[in-house]
Amino acid sequence: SLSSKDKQLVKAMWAKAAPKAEEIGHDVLTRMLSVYPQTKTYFSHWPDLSYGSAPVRNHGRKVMGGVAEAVEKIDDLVGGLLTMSELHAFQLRVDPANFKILAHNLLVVLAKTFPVDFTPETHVAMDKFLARVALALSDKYR
Ligand code: HNI
Repeated sequence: SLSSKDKQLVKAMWAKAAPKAEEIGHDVLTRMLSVYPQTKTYFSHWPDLSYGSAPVRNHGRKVMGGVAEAVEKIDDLVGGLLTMSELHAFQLRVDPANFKILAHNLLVVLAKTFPVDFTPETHVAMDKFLARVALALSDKYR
């Protein structure tokens, strides 16, 4: 599980990322949709999935808001993300495999945006954290 050091590193990384959340979220979403086009199936109701489109930007902002909430609930992710898990499981029916894809893209963008702060230790902590967020978001699937 997440050590107190991991939690500290996640919070520190997120404090850096939060002011740039909009740009980061947009980059993450654009990469997810273009590098893993199977993820586009969930967004077929959007008129425009291209880079810079309003829906991609808006959704990037929402997902980053979700990650910010997860950072706040880091001590109880399953309880803290219950509503978000229900939304993704019952309403949106997102295949949990996609949470790993999103996590990967977020790591890529954090590494690229913060080449100095994204140390191996921070990389491990963020990877562990996002894996647990994915588990918490999948908790309501069965
Ligand atoms: Ni996700 C809506 C958070 C991964 C597909 N998602 C949201 C919302 C939040 C959110 C917050 C907005 C809820 C609301 O409007 O009340 N999503 C997160 C987080 C992660 C994540 C924190 C992972 C870390 N979502 C994914 C993935 C997919 C996904 C991997 C599919 C590939 N999410 C959706 C869809 C919606 C959504 C689809 C609704 C979009 C819409 O049209 O409004």
